[in-house]
Amino acid sequence: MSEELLPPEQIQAIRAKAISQPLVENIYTADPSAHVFDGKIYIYPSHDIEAGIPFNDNGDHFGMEDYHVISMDSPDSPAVDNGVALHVKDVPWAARQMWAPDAAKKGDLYYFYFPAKKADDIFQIGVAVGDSPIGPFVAQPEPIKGSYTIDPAVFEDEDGEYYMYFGGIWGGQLQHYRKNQYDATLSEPADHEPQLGPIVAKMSDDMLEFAETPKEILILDENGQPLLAGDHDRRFFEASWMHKYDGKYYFSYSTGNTHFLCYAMGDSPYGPFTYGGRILEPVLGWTTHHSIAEFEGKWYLFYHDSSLSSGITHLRSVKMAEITYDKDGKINTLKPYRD
Ligand code: FUB
Repeated sequence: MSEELLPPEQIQAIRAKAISQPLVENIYTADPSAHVFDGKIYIYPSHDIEAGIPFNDNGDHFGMEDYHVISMDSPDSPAVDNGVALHVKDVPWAARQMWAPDAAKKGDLYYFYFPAKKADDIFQIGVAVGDSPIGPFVAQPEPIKGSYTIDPAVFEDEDGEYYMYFGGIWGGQLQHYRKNQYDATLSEPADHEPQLGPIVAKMSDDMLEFAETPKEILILDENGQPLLAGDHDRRFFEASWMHKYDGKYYFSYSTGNTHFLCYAMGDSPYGPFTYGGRILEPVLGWTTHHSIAEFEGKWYLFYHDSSLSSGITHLRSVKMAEITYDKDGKINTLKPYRD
């Protein structure tokens, strides 16, 4: 695989047809996890930089070092970059690659969750705590016990329980795990076998640990059968997110190498979930990653593309667009660029 950049005229045309523009342009941002805390929108993104590492399937070119929090008073207000909230040098266990984060509020405290590679090149997930939604956050000395791979998304259910969803194949290393155990010799299942599902664990009361052994989530097709590893247009790749709409749980995710954002619906935070369709068609840039949040009765998709950097896959920009549901609760698919 190589990174092919588009000619400038094509980039201009894509920018002109985009359904939304980057929320901030002073830095590159990606993987937005959006929440409404105290009536305001807070977006917890990756902070993309040019780390000078060549493009590869492991995502080593995503060499991020810190996090900034973006805030907005409302969907129509300017987005504010609140500066550095956490830096890799302040995380005792982390060596590099500060990938897609998320945050949760419980009581008066804010918990910032992030994946990073340790010195041994294995991803784990850490937590840092602060008393403001924009940080700064103070990292716990060790990663969360029993955590692995990438892309934590923390969901607060209506009963006050919190769940972390995580995992990602290829660069995210999920293919090296079965039943929460690491084995470097393991790889993705064969095409005709069930896919590797995302992982979920309930959080402890203090939000710093898992309260239970992480479980694999089942995503089923229309016949009630698990999605297969070879079903690249629908199978889970990375970028877990959970939201609840009209009493149903919506687990959404990226299909990675086919570049779709998809969702599956269920009746429990643990699943099983039944594949529901696409939320967003492919964006400019290899990765696609998102979150979904409600603000004053409207629902918004937060996503990213690489149009600001003229198509450089690891220099992305966070955007937002409204999403709608049909009468059966299906999400109407968005196209990121008008025809
Ligand atoms: O930003 C680095 C990685 O790219 C994220 O962890 C993935 O979800 C993908 O967006």
